[in-house]
Amino acid sequence: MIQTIPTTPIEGQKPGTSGLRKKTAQFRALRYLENFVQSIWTGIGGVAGKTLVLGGDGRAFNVDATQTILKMAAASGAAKVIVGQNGLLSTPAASNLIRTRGADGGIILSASHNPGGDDGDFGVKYNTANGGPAPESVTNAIFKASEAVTEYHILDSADLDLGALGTTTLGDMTVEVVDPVADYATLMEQLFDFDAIRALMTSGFTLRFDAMHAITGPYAREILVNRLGAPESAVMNATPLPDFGGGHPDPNPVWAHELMGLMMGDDAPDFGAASDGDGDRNMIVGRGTYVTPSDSLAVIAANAHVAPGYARGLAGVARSMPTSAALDRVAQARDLPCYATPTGWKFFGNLLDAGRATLCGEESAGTGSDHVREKDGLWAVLMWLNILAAKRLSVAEVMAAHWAEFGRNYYSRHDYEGVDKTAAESLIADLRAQLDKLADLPAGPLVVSEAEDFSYTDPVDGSVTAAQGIQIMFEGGARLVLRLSGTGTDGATLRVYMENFESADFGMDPQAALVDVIAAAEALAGIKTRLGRETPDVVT
Ligand code: VG1
Ligand code: CO
Repeated sequence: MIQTIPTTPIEGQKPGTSGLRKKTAQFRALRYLENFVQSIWTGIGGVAGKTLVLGGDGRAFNVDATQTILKMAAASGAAKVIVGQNGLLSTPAASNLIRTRGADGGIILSASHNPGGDDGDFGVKYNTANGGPAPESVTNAIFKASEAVTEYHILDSADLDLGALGTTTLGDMTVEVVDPVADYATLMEQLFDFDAIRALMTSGFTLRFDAMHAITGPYAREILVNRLGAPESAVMNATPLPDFGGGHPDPNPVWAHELMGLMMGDDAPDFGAASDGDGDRNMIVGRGTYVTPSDSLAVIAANAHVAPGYARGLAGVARSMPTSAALDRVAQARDLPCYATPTGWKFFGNLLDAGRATLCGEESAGTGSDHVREKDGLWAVLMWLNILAAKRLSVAEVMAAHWAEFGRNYYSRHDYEGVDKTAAESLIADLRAQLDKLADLPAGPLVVSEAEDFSYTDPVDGSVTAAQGIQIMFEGGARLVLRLSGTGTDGATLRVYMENFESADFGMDPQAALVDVIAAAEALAGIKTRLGRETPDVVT
């Protein structure tokens, strides 16, 4: 029986950089999830007759939310929902399923790199028929619907058994429970030279993949161990847990410190990698060598042709604006179109759909291609393994060769997390108000040459997205970007991105190489005084 439950709008159901993220407790609160899901149905013009993909990263509330969404989809007339077994799907696997099954869209349950569990975060994201995150026109429509919702519809029925693979029905709706890994693993086999990687594995090459107790455990086991012949011990923290084992599933040197310690130690394997909560981020580390995400993107752009799926070459490349210009150097040398977009994968969708870009990446450890419409953690790991298998060089040697050819963009991001929201917003607002005057203001040891509040005009559909971060260029070529995070749930997070190009000296510590830009950021923005913080919480 379909129940119609009266409700009233709940404030703040506005999707951010990547879906709606709130505390798990808030999502569990009365009508919170239901209001938002009903608003998704309204925002996409109704779900009646449609086919959706549904799954999440296994964090707390994943299964309960899956059951609720299934019943709400059935009540509003959806034709079919394809759901990952036990409610699980990594973000790139969900994107792939939407595409291969010709679904109308999908819902991904994840707060990605944010901690999970009863005291952590939960999230809901809607993806469109191309498999990618909904564009702002859709997320704005969903938000608008959330401000006007007066009732929701839900089927009054027992929970489905999400452990049993196969097709069943819920009311008049078909539900197909699928293996979350199988289709994705097959796609990876089509893109990469598994024979070459298997040969690398048997040559004495050692690797360690840290799934951080998040969604990639089962995927890494199937692909790296079962299909590529790595030993079982190559995948660490492989069992997904509702609270990620109490960890912070963000693959950077700070949060993936267990793996980093191993990779910098005496017994380091040749190659290390990690992924995040929902499996769309990656960290790449060689023995004693951390590869920044911006450099990784550039290395992949320069070498992707060694992988069978990219042997035809690249149509173009794209990066988010704060990501370093290391990619641009490769694009210039190889005569490839190169785009700079606002932060967030949704802005790559049109470029990928239009065939203008084949590879995309973000400094926040997201790399991907036109094989799906999300960034893809294991894809990046396999791309690196394919490159290493083809070149038979160490990660350090690959980096040295890359810098020798293209130069090095020293790069770092400083995050100030959980700071006072008003203070952070006024810091950005004051910079915005002074954009014309920045060139005359003291910038420590540097001189400002240009400053802008980044605005993006999508070359495919002409849509304009403004106020995407303060970008400041200095004489001599250094660059500074300041913006506020759109994925946090506590106060505000200020992200400060810095880069400087170097054509000859490739062996410096990035923090030392960027000391002038760091000083300029402080002089222009007054971060320490305004936020009351002496040092950043995360340095990448
Ligand atoms: C962050 C990153 C951004 C990424 C987004 C989602 O956004 O900076 O590059 O696309 O997270 O990643 P923000 O607004 O906090 O800077 V995921 O893996 O958390 O879905
Ligand atoms: Co993620």
